Amino acid sequence: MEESDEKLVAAAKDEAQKAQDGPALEKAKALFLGKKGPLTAEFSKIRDLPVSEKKAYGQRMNVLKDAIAQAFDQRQRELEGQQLARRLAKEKVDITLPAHGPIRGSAHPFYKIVDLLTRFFVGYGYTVKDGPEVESDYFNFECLNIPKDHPARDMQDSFFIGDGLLLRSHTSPVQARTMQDKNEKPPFKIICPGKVYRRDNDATHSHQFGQIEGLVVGKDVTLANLTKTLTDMFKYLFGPKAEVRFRPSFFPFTEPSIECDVSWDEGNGKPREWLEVLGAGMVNPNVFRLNGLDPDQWQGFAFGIGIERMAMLLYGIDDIHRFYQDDVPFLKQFSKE
Ligand code: FA5
Repeated sequence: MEESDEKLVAAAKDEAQKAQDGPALEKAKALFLGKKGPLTAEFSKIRDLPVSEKKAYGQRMNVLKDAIAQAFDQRQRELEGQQLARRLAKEKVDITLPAHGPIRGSAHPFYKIVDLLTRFFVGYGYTVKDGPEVESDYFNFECLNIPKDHPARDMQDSFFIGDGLLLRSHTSPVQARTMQDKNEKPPFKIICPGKVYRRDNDATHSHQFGQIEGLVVGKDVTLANLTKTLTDMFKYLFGPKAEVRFRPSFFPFTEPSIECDVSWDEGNGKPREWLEVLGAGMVNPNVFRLNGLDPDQWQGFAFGIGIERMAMLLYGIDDIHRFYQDDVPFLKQFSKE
């Protein structure tokens, strides 16, 4: 390369190096390689040269042009590298920061009770049954010794949905369904946890609530078996401090009938008020007859436990509506148990 060319390349390298960003580099490049730059003037001299020199001069100019272009390309790569390094430094993610743990759900107090009581009864040899929530008048009332116009229908203000169907007002229809089931033969020992519906609404009554139905049918089942079973269940759930009270009651499908209240000492020595948690009794002989079993051969007891009421006592919940409000801080309290 001739000395003058080397000087031009050195000057181009100098200018390229001075540029600190893309636009400045483009500007400097235009000064050397643009139409008004020194290279265009040098190239134009080719016109006045004798033919024998044109080729060599053209080759020399191309080498010069490539060398200058290379100087600017190299600087452009340098600037791009610097820019990337700056971006990476700025956008650096600190992977050593502790991550947020997964948010854990918790079992709903309603299902905690279902789970606890299911374990208890399955441990005593009961099997778990299911029944429809949309039930017929026949199974909800008639098979349970509650014929049409019977005053006992007023005990449960029900949601009728036409065509002899209603939202079941208790889980007791599962008693009738079990007795009529062609695939089942007594003796029976079943429970059925599920939802039921009534026109009720106050702090201890909801329009939707849960019951666990129980039915035991055998040759010599007595009221003593019933009260022992229920007392064991309360002790299992509430511990030895629970106080249980049986009261005579009336249900058309049991005779005699009882209701059961629980009071639970919270530890300050002062028992809470009594809360009614279940209805129960000995299966009425009429119910056996209505469902195809001979009451001279079979005896049985049945019970219907209010699930929310049990949870209210066990966890100290003051209002039944809390079960249905999806209130996360309320529900989170049950996550550690
Ligand atoms: C019945 O529903 C009977 N089927 C129970 C039964 C079964 C008796 C088998 C005999 C033999 P009762 O209406 O009392 O009974 O309801 C039973 C339990 O459900 C009550 O003790 C209470 O704990 C709960 N309960 C009743 N109504 C409501 C309501 N609106 N909201 C929340 N819980 C309720």
